[in-house]
Amino acid sequence: MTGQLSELESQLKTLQTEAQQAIATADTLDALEQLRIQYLGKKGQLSVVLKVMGKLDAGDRPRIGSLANQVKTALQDDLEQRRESLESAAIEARLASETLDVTMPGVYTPQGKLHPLTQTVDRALDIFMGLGYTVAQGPEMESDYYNFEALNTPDDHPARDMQDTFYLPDGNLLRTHTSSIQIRYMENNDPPIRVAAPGRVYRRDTVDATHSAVFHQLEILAVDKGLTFTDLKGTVKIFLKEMFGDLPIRFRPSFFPFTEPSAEVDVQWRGRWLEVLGCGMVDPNVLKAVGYDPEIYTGFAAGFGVERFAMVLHQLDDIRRLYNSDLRFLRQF
Ligand code: 2U9
Repeated sequence: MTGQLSELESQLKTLQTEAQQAIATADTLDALEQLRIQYLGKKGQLSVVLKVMGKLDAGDRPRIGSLANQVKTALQDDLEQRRESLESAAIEARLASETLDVTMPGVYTPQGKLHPLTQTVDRALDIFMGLGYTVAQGPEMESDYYNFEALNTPDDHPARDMQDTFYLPDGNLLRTHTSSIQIRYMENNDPPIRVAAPGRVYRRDTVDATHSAVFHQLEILAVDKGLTFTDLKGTVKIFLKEMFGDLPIRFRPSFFPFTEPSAEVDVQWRGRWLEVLGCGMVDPNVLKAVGYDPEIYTGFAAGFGVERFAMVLHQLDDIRRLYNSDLRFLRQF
């Protein structure tokens, strides 16, 4: 064995020992890749050592070649093993840091709901929209004309009394019904019309279990050629059936300044008759006021108090429950 040969052999062995120590302590995949390049890369330490091989005697080359291959294979194996263990350690660490405790209590997100009055109005509007009605709205502050005069309510009518109506200092008033919406609608639309008018209304009532100074109404109005009381009855019957179910109903003659003839409608529930709405054929004077010709067109109208409907639907004993914002009450709807 020549001196050169044994020198090379010991260089290769030292290289292997050094490399294996470095690989065993490499603590990142990047560091490991650097070691691979450093020892096994094209210009790595192993090739540097092997470059000298050319100078060896031809007979000695296979011995060194085989040793070099052993070193290379050993280092490749070590690199592969270390890579696997670093990768699985990384996965373990990630799993540990991202563990979800599925037994932890959730974060409470309170869920809001629509107020029972809103639910009642929405339900009624759905029914009328299904019958072809358009929804219209209007101002809560009204003039005497739109609230009373156009609705055939004469100057000396008790509804105009200071006792019943909130008058504003400028001579306007807070609307006492939503009918002013339909007057405005008719001023801006030619017949035939079908309109549903929901809204807040004001009356100078003393507050008690069944009265409130602010409450909600929903009125409908249809004007067309040839509409009769039968059309009104049919509409009211369908509406009440959808709203309350198939309860017995009755029409009683009544009076309103803006309808003639007029009726009030009751539904029978648990043996008692409950008044639920008023209605009638639109008075010709009302049609005239908006420029509709009552010789050509007839109309019918109906109106109900939303609070009263909600109270009948949900068997409430006191209207004030609807305004208290008591969550123990509201959560039940
Ligand atoms: C126009 C013409 C006629 C609407 C009508 C009633 C009968 C009625 C009350 C029910 C309980 C009001 O909330 S309540 O106090 N309403 O009885 N409303 S006919 O008639 C109209 C509306 C508009 C242009």
